[in-house]
Amino acid sequence: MEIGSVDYSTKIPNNVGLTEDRQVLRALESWHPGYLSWWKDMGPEGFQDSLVYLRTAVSVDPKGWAKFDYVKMPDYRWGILLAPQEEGRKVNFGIHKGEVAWQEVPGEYRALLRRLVVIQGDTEPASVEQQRYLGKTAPSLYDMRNLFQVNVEEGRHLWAMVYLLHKYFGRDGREEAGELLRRRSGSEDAPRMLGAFNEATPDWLSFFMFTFFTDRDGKMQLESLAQSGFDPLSRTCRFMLTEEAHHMFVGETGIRRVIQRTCEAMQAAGIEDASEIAKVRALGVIDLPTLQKKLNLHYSLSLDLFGSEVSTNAANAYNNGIKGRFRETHIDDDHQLTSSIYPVLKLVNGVIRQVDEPALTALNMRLRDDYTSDCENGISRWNKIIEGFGITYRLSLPHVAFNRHIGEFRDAEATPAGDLVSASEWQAQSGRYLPSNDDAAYIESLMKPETQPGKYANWIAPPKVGIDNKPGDYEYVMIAA
Ligand code: BYC
Ligand code: FE
Ligand code: FE
Repeated sequence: MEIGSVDYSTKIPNNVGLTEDRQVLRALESWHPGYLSWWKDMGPEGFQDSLVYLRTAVSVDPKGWAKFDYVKMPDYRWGILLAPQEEGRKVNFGIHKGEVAWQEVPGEYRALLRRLVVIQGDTEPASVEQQRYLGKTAPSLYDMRNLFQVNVEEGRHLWAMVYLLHKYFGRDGREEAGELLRRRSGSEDAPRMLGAFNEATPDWLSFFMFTFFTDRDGKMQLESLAQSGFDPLSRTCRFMLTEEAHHMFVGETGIRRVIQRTCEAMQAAGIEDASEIAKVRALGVIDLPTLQKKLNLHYSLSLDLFGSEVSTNAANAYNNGIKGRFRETHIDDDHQLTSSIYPVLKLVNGVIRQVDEPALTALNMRLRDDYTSDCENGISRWNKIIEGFGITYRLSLPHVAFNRHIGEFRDAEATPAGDLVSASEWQAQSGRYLPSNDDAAYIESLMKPETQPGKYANWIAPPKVGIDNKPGDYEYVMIAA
């Protein structure tokens, strides 16, 4: 088979030669029915029979990997696609730096690798579960289609991790693959593994913030795993990243369109002061301070996904060549970090201080910093729109100590400006920083479906261009009666 071409001769499209790999093929085929029943139970509710204009990954050729067509979601071809193997690829960091990259799991790192693959795998179905009711309140067919596109691709990302578990981790890999279908976002007895994936995604503002902030954690983590000395993991993550770009596009442009619409409505009504919340809401659009509160929530939840600032898990994963830094091979240093330091923000005697830590144990902090600067870029693009309307309000990222549940600041309360406050002060003020019940009720009141092709809910502007260059009134989802 030609490199990069996809094998459709089995149930599972793939470029990993599954037909010749009977054992793994059988394991995946026996996992498949459970996956489908999970998808029907926990996937987008109410649209399983609708035809959705989706892209399907059909190859890994950067110039033409996707094909667009109408598909019923349960018939989507979830495939296993790895970026092409790089000739002579090496382990590029840690104590094994310079060795030939591993095609099999090194025995001594088996548990560590399996844990990372399982955590990565767990987040993918979790996000589908979190988003399962949103189709019913989509502000347009365009947005509905984007939601479903993200959902099927997160489903494919689960397949990607399950393939690694079946192929490289034997019996316990198969058990873990089963567990990935058993846990449920928000469940009391079997929750998803990481905090943010057990939170609700109650409305479309949250969905856009989630795809901007939480899928971006996905990008950072996948970039780090794409550096792995374990070559199959690296290749899997590299291909996942091409899909991930669209998820963040959905979030960034979604919020951009909300901002655009709000500013247009404010301008038309002659409102210049963004803090006139009641007046802005009377126009049926989302006021900018509420947008800021949603941003505060989703950014702080996503920061928790980076783990503790100082982490021996992270040091071990790096030392052992399993998980690298963001753009590892572009960094100019020894790639071993035996004597370097990295500044970490910590709570020292009740004060937030920058403290130098060994760079090896500070790797979660470093990745989080890279994440923050990636977020900043998006926020400044949002602010340009507000500025373009002559409105003085600006969105900004809250301080990293704000609303944290993992790491250095988990036991402290801090304002978005980074001022530490007592628990009672926090109680009294938190409604100013995080969405209140009132805010939630207002947003909910706007969540009315718009299912006419080419029509958009009042609170969001239409996109500049259609998906796959389709015209403005394209019927992206043919809703089954
Ligand atoms: N919630 O040394 P520590 C995505 C646990 S998103 C609950 O601080 P470490 C996607 C930790 O497990 C990307 N528990 O942390 C996005 C450990 O427990 P054990 C997902 C947490 O290990 C949108 C203990 O605390 N991929 O793809 O250095 C839609 C101490 O650990 C949390 C990955 O995350 C938490 N937030 O770092 C769809 C990549 N944080 O083992 C998809 C793989 C920490 O002592 N994961 N704990 O019981 C990793 O690289 C690391 O495990 C973490 C944590 C970055 C998550
Ligand atoms: Fe994903
Ligand atoms: Fe994603």
